[in-house]
Amino acid sequence: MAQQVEVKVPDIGDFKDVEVIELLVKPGDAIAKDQSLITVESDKASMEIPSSAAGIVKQLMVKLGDKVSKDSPLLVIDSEAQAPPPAKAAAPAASPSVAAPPSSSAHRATTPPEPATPKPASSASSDSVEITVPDIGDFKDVEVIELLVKPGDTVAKDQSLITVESDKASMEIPSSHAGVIKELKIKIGDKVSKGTPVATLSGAGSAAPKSVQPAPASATPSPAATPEAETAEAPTRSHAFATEMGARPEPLEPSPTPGGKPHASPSVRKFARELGVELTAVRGSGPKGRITEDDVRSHVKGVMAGGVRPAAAAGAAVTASGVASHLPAWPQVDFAKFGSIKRVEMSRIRRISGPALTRNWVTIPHVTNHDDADITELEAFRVQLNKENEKSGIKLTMLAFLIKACVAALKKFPEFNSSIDASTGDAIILKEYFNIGFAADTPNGLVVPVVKDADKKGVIDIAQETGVLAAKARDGKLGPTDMQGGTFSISSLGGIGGTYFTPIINAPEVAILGVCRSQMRPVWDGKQFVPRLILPLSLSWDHRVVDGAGAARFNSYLAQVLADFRRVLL
Ligand code: CAO
Repeated sequence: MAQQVEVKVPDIGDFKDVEVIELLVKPGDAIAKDQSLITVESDKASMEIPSSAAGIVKQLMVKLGDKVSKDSPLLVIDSEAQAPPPAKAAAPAASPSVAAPPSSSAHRATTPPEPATPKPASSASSDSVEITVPDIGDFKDVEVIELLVKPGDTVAKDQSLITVESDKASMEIPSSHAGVIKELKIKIGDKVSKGTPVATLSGAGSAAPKSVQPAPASATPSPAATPEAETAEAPTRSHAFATEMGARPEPLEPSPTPGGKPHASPSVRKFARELGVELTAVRGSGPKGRITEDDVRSHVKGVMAGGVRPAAAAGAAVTASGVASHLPAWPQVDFAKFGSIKRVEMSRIRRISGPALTRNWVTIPHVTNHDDADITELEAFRVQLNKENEKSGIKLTMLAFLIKACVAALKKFPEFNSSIDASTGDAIILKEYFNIGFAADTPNGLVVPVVKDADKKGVIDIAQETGVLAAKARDGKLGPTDMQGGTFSISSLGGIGGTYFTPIINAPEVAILGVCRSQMRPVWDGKQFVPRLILPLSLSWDHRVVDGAGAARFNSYLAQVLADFRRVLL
């Protein structure tokens, strides 16, 4: 008979009121023993709470943002229901305190771990000790992922020496003695278990030195040299739990620095490392900017698509400025609570263009100037030409005239046909060719095919070419070369509507023209109001390259060209 069991938060030492930041299961899920159920986090520690039993989740008793402590109810499971076997060798993390007698790992979770027991180093002088990995529960062959000290460093008692990690938890291995590191006996990638030698310490047993060396800059900062650290007793219970569950032991943790360690659970760190992803380059979408497995996946997809640079010069600019690190967490809303919902996967184009648009919007200081062009004569000319060419099937579009007019304006204001030299950041590359991209709306999302050498083509050729490219775009048949080499872009919503908008610059270009629907408006000619066809123009430009006065001149000239197309010849 099915037995319903309430799973509670196990003994988590001195941690109280820790926040639930991730729900890893939902009602109806079949869970294995030791499968992680939730992630909780304090300001210093994050830990995944595993299940002590297999079964089907009947009811979740916590939600995101809840604060939990020991014995807080987590969920109800039907323990006799069919459940999968354990997916992986699970970490012997804290076990729920009900449903089964405490396992050995549960016992360990509530018992302070022994500090590393030193033994006289055989190859060392009499005041040397060999620091070995202490009892770390059922963890065996866990990987060394960080060396926090190096030979010659002076370390305090309880100062972390290395970080090891399994798929569920990471932990720092502290030194049981103060002294000077004589020799490190392990390297990154080594697998360690209880008793594995970590380092030989000289001067061990003496009082901790006054000055404690920080850890290498690239590693986790070592504990601050505080009197507390120097005189620290054996780890406390909370320290023990924090260590076992991947937390940074509170008494030894320096204040986090802005732009410091990325915020991610041990399993996400492991996943990122397997893919060779530097977590500092990944933007976290979880609570408090926490990086999720999906964030790592999206980052990789962005890099593969060329949308995100791995070491992220652009991203780094954002991080270095503190913008990203100070953004509030993305709101996590259970939309289904308010009504029925339907999840639709994003198209490939949208998944690729999204990160690129975000990069452009966040890293380019955009300004948009709006202006109006009187296209009464131009539209009459276009209509007349289309009538004349009706039989040939040639259709001249406003877009083709716009491309030609933009080339004229770009020739007059060459800084709009440029890019920042990405290698140095201190020069502008002026392009002497005129390749004009145009945004094309397709069922799968936005693409920007490019009309190459538009300065050398007539309006009819351009109209035909944009027609071909737009059809290819809609059919998903554009090749990479169709979208490369652009120097300036146009986004025309004229066929749809609107008045003005703020187009996003298509990096590495420095400007983009947005065009909306032309409207007949009354315009004062000095004596009377006359009906004129007015085309709204919106020019977004990169303020690192262009100034407002230049943009106003560009728009004004473009409007003049559109008002009197003979100016294209000048
Ligand atoms: N004002 C008034 N009418 C306009 C106009 C304007 N500025 N621009 C076009 N039109 C009219 C055309 O004359 C045409 O009318 P007829 O059929 O009566 O001749 C109709 O609108 C349709 O034109 P179109 O927009 O299909 O053709 P186009 O060559 O002007 O544009 C293309 C082609 C590819 C730019 C367009 O189809 C498109 O995809 N536009 C959307 C671009 C976009 O999504 N931008 C936003 C990017 S940011 O998310």
